[in-house]
Amino acid sequence: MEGLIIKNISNDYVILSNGRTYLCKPRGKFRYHGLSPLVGDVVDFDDKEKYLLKIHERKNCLVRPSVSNVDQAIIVASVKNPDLDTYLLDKLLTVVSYHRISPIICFTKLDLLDSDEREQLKNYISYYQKQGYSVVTNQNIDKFSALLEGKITVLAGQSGAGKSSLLNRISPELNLKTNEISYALNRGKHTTRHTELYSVLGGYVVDTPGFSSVDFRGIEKISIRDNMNEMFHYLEYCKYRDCMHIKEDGCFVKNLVEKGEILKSRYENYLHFILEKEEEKR
Ligand SMILES: Nc1nc2c(ncn2[C@@H]2O[C@H](COP(=O)(O)OP(=O)(O)OP(=O)(O)O)[C@@H](O)[C@H]2O)c(=O)[nH]1
Ligand SMILES: [Mg+2]
Ligand SMILES: [Zn+2]
Repeated sequence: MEGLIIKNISNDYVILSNGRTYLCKPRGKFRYHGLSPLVGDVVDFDDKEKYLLKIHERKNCLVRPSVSNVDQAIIVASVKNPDLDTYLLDKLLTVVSYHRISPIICFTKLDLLDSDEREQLKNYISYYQKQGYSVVTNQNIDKFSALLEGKITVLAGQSGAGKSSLLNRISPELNLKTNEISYALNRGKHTTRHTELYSVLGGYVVDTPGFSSVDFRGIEKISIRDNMNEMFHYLEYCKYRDCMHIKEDGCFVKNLVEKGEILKSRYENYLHFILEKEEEKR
């Protein structure tokens, strides 16, 4: 039989197949081949003996959280309490894009902004949209059914950003635990503790702990450049075809940063990512 792994509890896997769930274990050969089944895997399994037999080829796979075949990521970013973290936002956007997962930015806690801050956020939103990113807020929940249908979606973003709250509003019957205290302490203590695919609005959503600490391991500097929309898009106007937009002359990107047409925070974050990469090598 064929099914989808929706949950993993130590060495047991919950498989959904034709509307029924089965609890299965991987066979010994999985370990032998160094293959570890992941939530999100499409698998063949023996429904009598309760064994996993085969993992179908993956479209992609993430390490933290351990999920495969992810179509898109909703990057949940609170604009206040905790304050907007553009560094994390840009990093998640870049890493997610690299893994061929379409990012969607979802800003939360707009209700906590005063009118000036709201105006500032509007500019911010239109900037990201202009660069080709999809942006929503948790105030227009009705938009989500069209976004989620038929896809595997992960929710990413720092603890306390409002990921579980968002899912609860989209699908109240999930009744996920949310927490005031974990983010008040802000020690990276996540309320959400295991990885599970939830069936929501005709798709699957992964509410996950730990997807705030992504890194660039295995991603080359060039790929960082090519997975930030502006850095990739304007490359063709730079003097050098291999321009990294750092110290090169005739760099169109740097020119746009000076003119204020590329957001300063975006460019600074980009430089930081490249620096992180260089430090990793030492
Ligand atoms: N004012 C306001 N509070 C919000 C909003 N969204 C979420 N919250 C609150 O923010 C707190 C944290 O929300 P959670 O949904 O638990 O955050 P999380 O991203 O799931 O956090 P972890 O599971 O720890 O990663 C809760 O007290 C929510 O009630 C919002 O739009 N406005
Ligand atoms: Mg949560
Ligand atoms: Zn350049």
